Amino acid sequence: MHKAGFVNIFGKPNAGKSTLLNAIIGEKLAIISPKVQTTRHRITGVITEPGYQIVFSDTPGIIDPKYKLHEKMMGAVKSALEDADVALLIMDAKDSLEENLELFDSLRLKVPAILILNKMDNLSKADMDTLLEKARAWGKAKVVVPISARQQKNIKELMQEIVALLPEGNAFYPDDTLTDKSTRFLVAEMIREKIFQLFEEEIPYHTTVIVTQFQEKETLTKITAEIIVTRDTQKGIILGEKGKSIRELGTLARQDIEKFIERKVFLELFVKVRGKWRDNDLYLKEYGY
Ligand code: GDP
Ligand code: K
Ligand code: MG
Repeated sequence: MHKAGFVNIFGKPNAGKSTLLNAIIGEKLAIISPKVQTTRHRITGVITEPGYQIVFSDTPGIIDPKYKLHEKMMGAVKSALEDADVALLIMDAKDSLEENLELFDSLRLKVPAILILNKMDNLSKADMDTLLEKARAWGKAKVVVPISARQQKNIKELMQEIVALLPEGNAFYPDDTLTDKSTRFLVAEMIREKIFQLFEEEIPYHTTVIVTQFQEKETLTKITAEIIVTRDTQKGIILGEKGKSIRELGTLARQDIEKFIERKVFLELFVKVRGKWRDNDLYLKEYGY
């Protein structure tokens, strides 16, 4: 019997959704940062094993929409709800269980769910046992699984539970498929991740990245990307004194991209100011939201 299905990951910002997706897929698909709302799109990762294929989706954290960008992000959460076969409900084990369960209740899930208590590395065994007991009492998840996505603990056990809940069916994608996202898109996300790591406060939230050129040359891949910000002052910060900051950004991003595409990369970055891109439908469309 062959199994196949769509498994979507839900949870509050910073619960560890992207880290879990990467732990499962084993490639740096979804960007990770300690800041909230790093993930703006749905990212799909495909895992194919003898006997089953799972198509995973990471979703942006569940939040109240403030900008048009936020509305689109919540649209991604809703569409993920509609096409899931199994839902992974993930929470930070240190976060309030009550609040998270309330949020998961509000999703009105119609598909089987696994409740994941992430970041078990932060809890003592005794505290984890107490939490597990309370979480199991909720009764709406088929199973409750403690994991550490970052330390890759209990991921195998989690996978077994997922496979057990998968419906029967044929594979959706060829068996060498890793993701439905283009390399260009993933490269833009890697650059965006570095912006989250290097810059403070509002900068990352006012920034988007588009790859404008992706050329395979004989010995290397030439990539040009535009970093879009909303104000001149932000452009100045990203460039840094004598271009120091953007050079650092470029180096860090290039190293990740080279690892991912397994080729030498020449990366060229430009910073452009586009006021209010986050509230402009045309821009949002152009930037792939
Ligand atoms: P998302 O917003 O739900 O996608 O969360 P991320 O995957 O971006 O992770 C948010 C933060 O939590 C990052 O700093 C991660 O390194 C951290 N994190 C994720 N999983 C774990 C874990 O198992 N243990 C610990 N200690 N930190 C984790
Ligand atoms: K995050
Ligand atoms: Mg994320």
